[in-house]
Amino acid sequence: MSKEVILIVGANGQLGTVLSQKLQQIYGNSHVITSDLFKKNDSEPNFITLDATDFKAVEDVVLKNKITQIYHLAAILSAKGEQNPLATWSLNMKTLFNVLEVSRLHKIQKVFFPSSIAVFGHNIDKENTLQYSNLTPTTVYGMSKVAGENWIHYYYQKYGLDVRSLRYPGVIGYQSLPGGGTTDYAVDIYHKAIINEVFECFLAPKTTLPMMYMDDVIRATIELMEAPKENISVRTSYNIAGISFSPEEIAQSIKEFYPDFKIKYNPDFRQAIADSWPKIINDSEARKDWNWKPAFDLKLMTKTMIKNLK
Ligand code: AKB
Repeated sequence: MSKEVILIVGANGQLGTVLSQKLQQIYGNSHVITSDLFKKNDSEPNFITLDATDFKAVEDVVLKNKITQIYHLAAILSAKGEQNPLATWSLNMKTLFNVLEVSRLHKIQKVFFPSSIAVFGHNIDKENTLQYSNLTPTTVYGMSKVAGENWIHYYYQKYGLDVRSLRYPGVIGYQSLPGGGTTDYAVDIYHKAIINEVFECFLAPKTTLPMMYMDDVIRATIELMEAPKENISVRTSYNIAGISFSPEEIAQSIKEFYPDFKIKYNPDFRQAIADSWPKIINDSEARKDWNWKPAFDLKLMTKTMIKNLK
């Protein structure tokens, strides 16, 4: 029987929805406490309403439930963040500080903090973005992730807090919807395809971005969290890569299943964000340290998305 009790902060988001279920499968429902600002449905086991900007509230949940691990997933993403920069900075940083401080004070064994490809900006090799490239983000979300990476490194060095992190690319899954990201189009496109609607894309046809199918994202997260401590050489956040494709290429892969599928392009402010991000991530540190290897390519992802959404 597992001794772990895991708290997931931001459990109702795109990733939290699926990760919570996976952790419940691994550790058992009674060992996973899910939390978010609002309850999504009554069938969520062990759900707690939690505002992670409230230090006392986070501390109470941790103490009351004897939490041993925290997955901190709450954040405002790249596109939505640009609509209210100061509020985004405040929420993203405050929630992280609360999680780090509560973890330090109450000796939490492991913490997960998601970073993002949004930490990168223009002055990098976009076709082969290395782990230790310049970090000059163009969005407040990206700035909060760079700062977050430095803070988790600080907590590890200064207090020995075992915080682990991945720089997620765009995440694509059928179980949940993303909200407020620049990569969201790559989920929406499938929802339109299965109902035979024309998809209006907010990025230009050739905008290649790093993406990853949900199963790979969940597996990478759990593999990192379960890796022996001595294998973790990156204490900021690991580059991880899955698939890189453009709107034109994903549309083409959908046409294999829906030959009449139509896409039109109407780039908006998100184009500039996407243009500042890498196209292809080099994830050799993750491969070397904890044997990371993605399983899904574009073809398999499209097949799986369509089968499940239908
Ligand atoms: C976004 O588009 O903001 C996110 C991300 C890449 O972190 N999906």
